[in-house]
Amino acid sequence: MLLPILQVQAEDLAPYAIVCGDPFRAEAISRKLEGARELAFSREYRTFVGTYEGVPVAVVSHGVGSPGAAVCFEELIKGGVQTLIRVGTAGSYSADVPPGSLVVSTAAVREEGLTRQLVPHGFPAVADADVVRALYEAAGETDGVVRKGITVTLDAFFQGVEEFPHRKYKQAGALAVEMEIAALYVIASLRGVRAGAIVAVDGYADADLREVYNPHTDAVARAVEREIETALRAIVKLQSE
Ligand code: R1X
Repeated sequence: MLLPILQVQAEDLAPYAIVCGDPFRAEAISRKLEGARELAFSREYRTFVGTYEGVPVAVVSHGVGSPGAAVCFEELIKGGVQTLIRVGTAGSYSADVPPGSLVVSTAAVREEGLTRQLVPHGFPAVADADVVRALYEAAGETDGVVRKGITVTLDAFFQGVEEFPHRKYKQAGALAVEMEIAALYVIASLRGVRAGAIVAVDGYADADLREVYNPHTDAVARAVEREIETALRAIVKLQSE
């Protein structure tokens, strides 16, 4: 079966998928796989498959923002993917979670428009508990800060005349903000598959801490490298259970 937007044959996919925003990051992740091959590069969706320590894994880019990412998640699930792990970047709400930290998202605030069109208002966007545990354990085996907790998913990256809701979510205990996890978690619940996410902090979203946004630092590059290793090792842990 051809997945029409990803332009991938479902039979070529794997039960586990690592998803990330950037098509070039997908390629970088694929270089860590054995026997990696590129299946397609259609719009922002670039798909690779290979194996990691013997476990078949797909790596797919989903672009920026929930609606586009949702197309990717839905097609992967239609194609037979059973476990999706997002590796991404996020803005921190707190000096305790500085750039270069990793955050495992246990749940996401649905501050985006996409999931409103899929499920009622009160429906939670929650990670799979086994995926969270595997990610948190695997991240703990790497060097550096790792936290787990609630993240916020927004649609807007640049502010308009409306205030961003960061202050209230920080006060309520959220750790960081990004743009796709709520879509991933709601779609995974709807379709009956497992999902989790780990993000590398690439700056501060909190207005008091914010500096000029520059995600291209060595600290961020190291954190991205660390989250990729974490996601791959988490898949091996999940597969061995
Ligand atoms: O999720 C956010 C989005 O995909 C984080 O990084 C991107 C914007 O820079």
